[in-house]
Amino acid sequence: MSKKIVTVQDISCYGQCSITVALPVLSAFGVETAILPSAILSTHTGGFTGFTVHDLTEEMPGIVNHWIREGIKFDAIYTGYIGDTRQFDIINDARKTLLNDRGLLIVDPAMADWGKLYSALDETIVEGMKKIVRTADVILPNLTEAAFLTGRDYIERPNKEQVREIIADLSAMGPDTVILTGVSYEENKIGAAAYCRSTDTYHEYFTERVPKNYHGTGDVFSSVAVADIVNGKSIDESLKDACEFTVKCIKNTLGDPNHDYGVKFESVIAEKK
Ligand code: PXL
Repeated sequence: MSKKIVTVQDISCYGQCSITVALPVLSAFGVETAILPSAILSTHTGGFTGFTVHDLTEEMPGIVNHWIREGIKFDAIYTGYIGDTRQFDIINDARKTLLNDRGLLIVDPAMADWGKLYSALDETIVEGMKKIVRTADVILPNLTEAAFLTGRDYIERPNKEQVREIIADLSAMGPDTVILTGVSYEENKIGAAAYCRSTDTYHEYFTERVPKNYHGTGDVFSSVAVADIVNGKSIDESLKDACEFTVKCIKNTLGDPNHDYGVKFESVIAEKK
């Protein structure tokens, strides 16, 4: 039977990130996805100025309570960008009420990149992310988010030993599976490294590095990895699928000079058929 999840993140109306990436990608991978939107913004906050933000915290408990009354349950809760700290308690409650017996809390602590916190966020969000990371089954931070979560200095290109240490610190916070993205030991390769405590296994996957940064690539990577994980694929398969899908999207965007705000994933989805 196909899996059903709920994703908790913002709706950035324009800009190809968060929910507007998660929904099409998860659907393409066969996962039914409900949304619990955390905020609605005119665009994402990376590279745009003057964006509008409407927080949806007040709306969220009513949505969850209706689902409880309807007896709706999910195989996973997948969280991303959170703009208000009160939402961490809502997620924590939803974890108890909305998940199936073996349901997973999967946290992409989407709050920072390239050494910096996203412009609309502050330390209170970092503290809240630390709290949900402790109760999560799977987390998918990039190197910057890992630095904020662990209190370690941000290193753009950590070596193998440093990557193992970062992952060990994240694992010690509580999650069973840590997937660290943006790992690169060679100039022309980039990928992800992961540790799963319950199986005591370490995993890595690398693909070609395209020398250009785009917003929204973390959301693409996480959405593919979440789909694979809930579909019961192994960590190795999940890393491979997520890395390969993401690099294809990046390559597909390279030719368009007016598309730095996100990656063009549509034709990559279409190719999957
Ligand atoms: O892609 C992560 C993300 C999600 N949501 C909002 C963002 C960003 C990154 O900048 O600004 C609102």
